[in-house]
Amino acid sequence: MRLLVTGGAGFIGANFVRQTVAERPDTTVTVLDALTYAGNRASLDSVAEGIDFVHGDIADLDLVDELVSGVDAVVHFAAESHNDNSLADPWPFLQTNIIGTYSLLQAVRRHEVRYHHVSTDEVYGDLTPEEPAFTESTAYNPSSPYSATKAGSDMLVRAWARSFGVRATLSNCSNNYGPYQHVEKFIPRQITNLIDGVRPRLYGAGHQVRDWIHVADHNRAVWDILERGRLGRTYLIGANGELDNKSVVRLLLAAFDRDPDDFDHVTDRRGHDQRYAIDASLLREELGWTPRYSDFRTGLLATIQWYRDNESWWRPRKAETERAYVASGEQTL
Ligand code: NAD
Ligand code: TDX
Repeated sequence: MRLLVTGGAGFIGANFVRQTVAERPDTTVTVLDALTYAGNRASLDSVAEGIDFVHGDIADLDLVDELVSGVDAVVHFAAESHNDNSLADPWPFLQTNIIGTYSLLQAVRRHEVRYHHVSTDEVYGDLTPEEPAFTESTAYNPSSPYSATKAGSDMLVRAWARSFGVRATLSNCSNNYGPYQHVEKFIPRQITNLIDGVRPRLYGAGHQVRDWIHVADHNRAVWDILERGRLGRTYLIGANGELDNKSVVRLLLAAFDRDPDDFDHVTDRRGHDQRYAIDASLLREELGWTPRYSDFRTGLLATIQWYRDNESWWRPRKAETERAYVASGEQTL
């Protein structure tokens, strides 16, 4: 299969490309990535020989049309992905997440190419502690500019599938963790703070709940859906990994032999979603998918070790990321 992977220099996309090259020698991979602040070619260093890398923008209609004309399928990871950035400046989120997806949809429509759309559980908004987990029929109710633009992109895909017969599938996954995640995100930010002897920073009281899944399990589900998913369908991806943010910080502190209260409460996020939780029954029952990282703590310890072993990968981005948090007004409470 000839595959075009957008956003292949980002966190999940790079893990997907590495996994694909390692496990599927019959697949030819072309990566299209704009190398924004979030993209890192070094994440693909060890597979660079085995792939084609195109430095370009998914919103570039002519480039996308040319690349799509030469492949059998597109897996679309590229996005502006960080909620805090979307609160500081929403515009790049509209441009990449909405216009970029439109550009890909027009190309797969013209060339009749199979398309898989990678999205997030945040399109459903948030849950109270008592509510049941999200399912494929939960109503969309996004809270942030990031999740609103991802919701908009999902809607475009559904419309192109129904009105133009595009052979598309969608997946909405919960919070990923693992290697190659940018240090702006919660878990790598706290791990790299702890390596530097800095106290972890918890937004508000830290009672928000996220449903953690290892990136490798997410990507195996993407492959299952690409190969065996029903066209036009949405699949939710999650590994029953619900945990509140304070508990995650305490697991990290324990792993670094630090006191359980050795963290700071900082300014809360505006519109902060309270809880996400995924019911992945459809994926499990229809496609037989199960997570391999069923124990979050074990996956977290492996991730800590990865950041210890790969300081040269994250160090160049650490100081500027922390400066951006200060500039956004983050303060210790
Ligand atoms: P990321 O920010 O780490 O990577 C995004 C990649 O897209 C980067 O390499 C960046 O350079 C590239 N990119 C951005 N704008 C582009 C453009 N206009 N043209 C081409 N490339 C561009 O993001 P991630 O965490 O790997 O997320 C990947 C996808 O998975 C996103 O669609 C995101 O919404 C979705 N998702 C993420 C999570 C999560 O927990 N991280 C969970 C569910 C779904
Ligand atoms: O320093 C921090 N302290 C903190 O308490 C940071 C960066 C975050 N948080 C909190 C906010 C969230 O409740 O931790 C939780 C996780 O934060 P993020 O890593 O920013 O993730 P989230 O906003 O939940 O969104 C993530 O999962 C869904 C990804 O960034 C999205 O791309 C994906 O769609």
